[in-house]
Amino acid sequence: MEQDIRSIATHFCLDGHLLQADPLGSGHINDTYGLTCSAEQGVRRYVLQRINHHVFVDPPAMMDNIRRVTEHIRGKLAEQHSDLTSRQLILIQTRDGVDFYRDEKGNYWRMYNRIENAITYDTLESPQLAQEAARMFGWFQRLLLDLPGSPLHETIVDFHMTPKRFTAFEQSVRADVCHRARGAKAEIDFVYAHSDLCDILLHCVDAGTIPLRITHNDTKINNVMLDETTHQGVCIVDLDTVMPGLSLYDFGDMVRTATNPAEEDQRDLSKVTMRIEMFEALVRGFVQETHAFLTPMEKKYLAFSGKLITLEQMIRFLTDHLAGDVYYKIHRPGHNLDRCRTQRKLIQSITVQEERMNAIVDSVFRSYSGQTDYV
Ligand code: GN1
Ligand code: MG
Repeated sequence: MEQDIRSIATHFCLDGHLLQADPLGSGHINDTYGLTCSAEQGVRRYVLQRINHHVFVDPPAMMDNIRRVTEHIRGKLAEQHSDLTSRQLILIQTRDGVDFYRDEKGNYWRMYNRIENAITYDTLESPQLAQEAARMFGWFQRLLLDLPGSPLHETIVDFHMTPKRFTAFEQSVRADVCHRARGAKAEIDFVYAHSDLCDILLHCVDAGTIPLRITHNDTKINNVMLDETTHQGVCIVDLDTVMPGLSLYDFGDMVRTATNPAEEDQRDLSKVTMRIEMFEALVRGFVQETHAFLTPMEKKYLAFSGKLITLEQMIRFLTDHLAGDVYYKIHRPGHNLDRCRTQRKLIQSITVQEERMNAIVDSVFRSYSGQTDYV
């Protein structure tokens, strides 16, 4: 493995001599390695990733999106003389001057600079961190409002099309290829009982009251990097699914991953809950950056989006469990069912607090009424 990584790395324009390569991160889809090099200026670190091309079926199109997005963000920050300009993702080119390397087995590899003195959290401990992380995802959407050129490629077709996720789920229940449906009856019934939620936002898109924007689409809270010392936001990572989408999906996935103090695969469900103070912090942070451009319908469904995305994620984990664990990496038998159960518990916790969540959203937006200071 180490040897393979070394030989792959030689195809990229690394600064210095490669000392070490270690697995990095907790992603469910791509394979990620942290590389350490010794260069004249000192240690240089990089992130090398093998793109899962069964999931991202057109890696060159995805890399084209990532190039445009990273360059646009760096350009805007440079214009503003922001300290963050030098702390953003940069694609490291191959020795042939392109953004990815294709090995003889047909795998696609890409490399980024490693963002130094910055950290990510899988779960969050304080509302301050939640507020800052949510502000960063709002910041990301705001910076991309004026991305020039044609629409970004859809790197995974119908990625957050919840009704299609529901149809795939129904098919997996019917096919029951691994005979697992009996053991997941409570979860299957729960999804059927909530199926009416699936198309609510898409009706608004059809009606023209919720626009397509450039969104991140995978706003797990560990995809924002915060400065190690100050805990100020530094940059957004994992840009594979940046494409046209709904602002609300980005907010919803933060609710799913930042309000819950437990890990996504926690088996002790008593630990899984939606912490209202964390929700409030997320609203404050996100709205700080987005209040000037969100539409009334986006505001109306902000709290709902957390429930919807958690349901969608529950459906996806359950579908994969029933299909035999073909999509998400698993590390133990029943892993996807465990993940599905935490999502169900979180939906239940959101449901009993929905009214308060909506009241919080209203009150945060009220504090901005009358202000149209920037976009
Ligand atoms: C996958 O691999 P990772 O952790 O970045 C998935 C997301 C899910 C997430 C659930 C391309 O993201 O959509 O929300 O797992 N990414 C893809 O943890 O399917
Ligand atoms: Mg991801």
